[in-house]
Amino acid sequence: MKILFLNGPNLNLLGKRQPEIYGSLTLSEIEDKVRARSAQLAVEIDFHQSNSEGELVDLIHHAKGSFDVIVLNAAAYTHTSIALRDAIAAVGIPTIEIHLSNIHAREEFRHQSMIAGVCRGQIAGFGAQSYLLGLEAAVNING
Ligand code: CA2
Repeated sequence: MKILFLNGPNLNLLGKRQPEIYGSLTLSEIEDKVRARSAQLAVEIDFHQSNSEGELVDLIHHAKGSFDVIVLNAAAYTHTSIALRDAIAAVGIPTIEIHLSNIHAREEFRHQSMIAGVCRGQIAGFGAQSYLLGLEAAVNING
């Protein structure tokens, strides 16, 4: 099984600012944790971050035929991007929406997700653990 982790804008800043909201780990430290767990589960992963909406759309398109599941932290694009929603729907790869913070307990504008309706489910509020929960959900997507 191959799982694609995609990370949206500003997540490259993780661990450097706002640790009270997003935790103190860098994205690369989170990636290490996901890689360690995926090795235990004997699944292959790819892990990317982009600040560009178009690049994320391209990565979703290119995942077709190569990946079984996408785990997506679309960051701020979660709340704005019809393009990401359409890309997820177009490729038909089961996609799991994840967030470090509980978007429903934050500002009103974060309560809405443009992608939730085309995702299998949403994991939010568990910090770096959201990524590991996303991995478990991905591995068990068919069961
Ligand atoms: O909680 C999450 O994972 C979010 O997807 C993170 C996004 C935010 O726009 C979403 O509403 C919820 C923000 C990512 C920016 O991360 C930063 C990390 C350190 C310093 C500044 C931003």
